[in-house]
Amino acid sequence: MLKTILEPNPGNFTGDDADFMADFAMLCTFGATTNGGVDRLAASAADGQQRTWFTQLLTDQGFTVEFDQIGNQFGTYELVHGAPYVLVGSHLDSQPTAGRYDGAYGVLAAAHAAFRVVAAYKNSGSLPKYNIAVVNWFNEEGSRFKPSMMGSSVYTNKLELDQTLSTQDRDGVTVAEALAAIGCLGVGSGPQAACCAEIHIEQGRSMERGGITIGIVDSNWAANKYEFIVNGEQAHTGSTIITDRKDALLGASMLVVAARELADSFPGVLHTSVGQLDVYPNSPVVVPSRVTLLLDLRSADEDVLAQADLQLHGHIEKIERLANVTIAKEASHCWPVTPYQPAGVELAEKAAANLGLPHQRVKTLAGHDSTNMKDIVPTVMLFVPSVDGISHNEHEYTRDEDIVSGLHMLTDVVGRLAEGELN
Ligand code: HGY
Ligand code: MN
Ligand code: MN
Repeated sequence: MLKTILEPNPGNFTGDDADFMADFAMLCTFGATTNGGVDRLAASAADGQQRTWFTQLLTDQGFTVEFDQIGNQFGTYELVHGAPYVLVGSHLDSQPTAGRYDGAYGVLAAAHAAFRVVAAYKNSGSLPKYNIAVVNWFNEEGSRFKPSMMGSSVYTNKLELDQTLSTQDRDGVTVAEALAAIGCLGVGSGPQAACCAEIHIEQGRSMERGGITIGIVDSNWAANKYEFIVNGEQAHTGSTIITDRKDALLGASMLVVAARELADSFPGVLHTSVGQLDVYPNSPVVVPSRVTLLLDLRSADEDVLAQADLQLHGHIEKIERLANVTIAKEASHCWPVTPYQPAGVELAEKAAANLGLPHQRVKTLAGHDSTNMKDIVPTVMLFVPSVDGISHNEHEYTRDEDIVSGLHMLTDVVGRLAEGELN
């Protein structure tokens, strides 16, 4: 049974923590749904509104705000002229009718952690090794525009800029047009990163079950994400005899079931899903001629993933014969199991112990912008618990005390990174 959602309550906190909670309560109003969630797809009007509000929040604290060539939003504070930056942040865009915490918590916690670290340096008169930049990565979710983690993929040179800017949504609007429409199509490639930190909700149950407040991510599950197109032939659903049919939706449905059967054949170590399915012409009395579907396979074990991938392609050949269709792979977005830098994990463990927060090393099953960033600079990835493991759902919830503890943790980590404790 999904829990009723508790509103963020600044009243339970004082001082800077109350300010953070009040800002979070405000952030939850952008793209708010009537069911307690948010709906703010990348470069939508709601995304534009929250970005405008976030710019104001940063500039009020003396940060300089810039948008790079792919719409990543940066708030920079230069304490040491010309020094590279600790990049700390996450993403504000959401899935449709989703939760308030995924990404957005990490962006706001990054801002408040940066405010506190900058204030500490200004009060002490000492100087850090690195400057601090808060980042709201563009289109981490990959819902309106594929692939996911788009903004950080361009920043880390994993995606080519022009091709990404010309990517279209279902209505034929390009990334460039959508960003320009909300005034966020910038220039340049953003501030130079020396190291990176991100905090995010776990989106799973393990931390809640273990009574863990801070997850310290030591590696990510691998993911193979595919866009398949199932091609058949339009026909009359009544008058066409069954043996004459080339039913693309039948073929797609068999593929959906095959994906779940694969997960069942590797219990607990393989996750699979088909999350998006477009039927053409999607008309009541027409046998569909084309179905586009997005299928993903994930595992912490590369061998399991490779076996599952092989079996999936075996199923595809069988389905083509059985349903008398053809299945083509249109696009793919894959990432391997890779570790976060051990020195960053140890630094985070020191910070958590210093704060007396129950902590544990965890793996991330979801992709994040830090999944990209750790491939170019030392990166620390942190989790806070998700109640009942619910995410990408309006009932996503993390307790106020946990998001505030996460902010304290992130502030400690950002301070250590700025000092050059990691690199
Ligand atoms: O996990 C995902 O695929 C998304 O990028 N968070
Ligand atoms: Mn996320
Ligand atoms: Mn997400």
